[in-house]
Amino acid sequence: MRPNDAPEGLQIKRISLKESSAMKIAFFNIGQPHLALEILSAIAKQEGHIVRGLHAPTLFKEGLTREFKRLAEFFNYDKSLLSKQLEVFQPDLVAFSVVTYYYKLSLYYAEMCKKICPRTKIVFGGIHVSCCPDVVIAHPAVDYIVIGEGEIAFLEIIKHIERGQPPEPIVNTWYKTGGGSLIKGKQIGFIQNLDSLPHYDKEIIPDFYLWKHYYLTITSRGCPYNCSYCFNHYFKNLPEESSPYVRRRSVKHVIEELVLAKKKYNFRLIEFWDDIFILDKVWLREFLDAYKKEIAVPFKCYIHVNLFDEETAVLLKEAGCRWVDFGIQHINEAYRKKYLRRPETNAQIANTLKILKKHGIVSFADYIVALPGDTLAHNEEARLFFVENTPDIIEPYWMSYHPKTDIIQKGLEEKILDEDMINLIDQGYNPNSYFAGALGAQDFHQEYYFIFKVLPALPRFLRKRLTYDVSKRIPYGIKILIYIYSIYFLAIKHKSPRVKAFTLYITRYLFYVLKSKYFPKKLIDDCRVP
Ligand code: B12
Ligand code: SF4
Repeated sequence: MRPNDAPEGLQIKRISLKESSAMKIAFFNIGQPHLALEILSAIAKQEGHIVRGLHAPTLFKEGLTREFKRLAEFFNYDKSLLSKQLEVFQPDLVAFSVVTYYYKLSLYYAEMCKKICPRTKIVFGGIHVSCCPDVVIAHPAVDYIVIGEGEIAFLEIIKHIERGQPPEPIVNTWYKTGGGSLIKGKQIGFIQNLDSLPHYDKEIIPDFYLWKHYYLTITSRGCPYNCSYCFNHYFKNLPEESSPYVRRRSVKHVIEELVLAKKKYNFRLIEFWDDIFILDKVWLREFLDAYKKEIAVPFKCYIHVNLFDEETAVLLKEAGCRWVDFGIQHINEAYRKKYLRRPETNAQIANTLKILKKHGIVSFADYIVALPGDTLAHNEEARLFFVENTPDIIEPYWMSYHPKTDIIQKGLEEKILDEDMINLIDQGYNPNSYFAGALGAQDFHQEYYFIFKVLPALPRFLRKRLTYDVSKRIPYGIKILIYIYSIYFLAIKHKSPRVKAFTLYITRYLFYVLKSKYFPKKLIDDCRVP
């Protein structure tokens, strides 16, 4: 241990199955693949435990997609598959990685696990749990919660269950004892040596997710910025003592993972999920050099305009970077600084777009619609900016107040939120789905959401003409058609990896649903422990 309690890394003792009583652990994936579950599964396997990945149906259920009860029923396989997989596997422990959008759904499945396997222990970890531990541990279906990083805690929880649950604290963990009291462990520092962690176990993600088409990984942890709407400013302060937050795996460690994965999956594309992939130029140079030689497949990553320059563009392009994603979030500089704590200037944003265009790297610009205190004038300012400096794809997102983020204070000041609503948000209640507006949104926000989304798909001469007044006059049905056309037109034009991957994912997911209903035997048998 370092003096500040930040663990250097994970000391995994490889135990043979004979020495340990192997535990049966189920990882419950809800929504997109979770790297957290993949790494925890890798750790559990290294320790000799028996793991299985379960996948929850989410389409048309509450969460990210709109809720349509009848469709959700059709796409549901809780009874035909999931409950039977649980019955045959009888896990000792079930692990959930929880974002706020899927908290309620996670609870629903935790209850289902308890019903089918009453002796199983349930552990919840992830962003929502780290932000709202009191709310989550209060739920009767949840036995353990992990706050902050989970690798060390997860191993300790496994050992704790193996030892018959003596009432001792576990780092980064809260749990309930049989007597009804709550034991809270110390919040230790962040793992400093990320190379001590194993590579992601992609096998626990169901096979309808094709790693061949879209390999996902992350090379760093933490972000030096403190944007008010993002979880980072909260998460970085979780340890009880100061502990460096921004960390990176070595070039060797990442390349080793990619070489092995390329051999196994023969992937054609990678998306790096680092908050800011270009954070450290020295690392980036070394990494991209190795990447060009050993991996050489197109990739997408996240950048930050503060850190972007011509040299970075050249490095990325030469290594195969085809797409970058970055946040603009609001166009008014004063607003951006005061409300969002984003220090960059519009000149930097315009310059980033110019450099990307020059080097033929496709730009995805994220923009939050209906932020607190956002006005019609702000949106008009953004429209004019985008007419002059058009990203290849604009990704408007409806404002979503995530628990414990500082922007909640602005929501209170603008009277969009009150204490009751904040409590509901902490409970995972989302009045708006991902696609359906935001708290405090006004009519003009709908129009500008539409304008931003379709603007890059319009011919140059039409871009200027799609004003707020024009947008208001377009009938709703026509707007939907233009909207869908824009998404597919831009996806094809820029060979957008996400739309292709999403279309493939949905198609294979449909087959999985059909298989789960009519031919579930193999899927159930795969969960059996021989
Ligand atoms: C990659 C990414 C995505 C991917 C996929 C995410 C996914 N599978 O869920 C895509 C692009 C699809 C995506 C979509 C969305 N995302 Co996103 N995403 C991220 C990002 C950048 C990285 C996540 C990641 O893989 N981290 C690496 C893993 C290893 O870290 P981790 O998940 O934190 O896990 C560690 C601990 O939390 C803990 N832990 C986590 N789970 C568990 C479980 C157990 C059992 C244990 C013991 C421990 C444990 O241990 C892990 C290892 O130490 C994060 C920001 C970030 N830097 O984390 C945002 C983030 C998770 N996304 C966020 C949001 C809001 C979204 C969207 C709703 C879109 C949007 N409007 O922004 C959707 C919803 C995602 C979903 N699945 O439901 C928010 C979530 C906030 C919240 N309170 O829920 C985050 C935190 C960013 C932010 N705005 O603050 N996202
Ligand atoms: S730069 Fe991105 S990842 Fe970092 S704090 Fe801001 S929004 Fe979060």
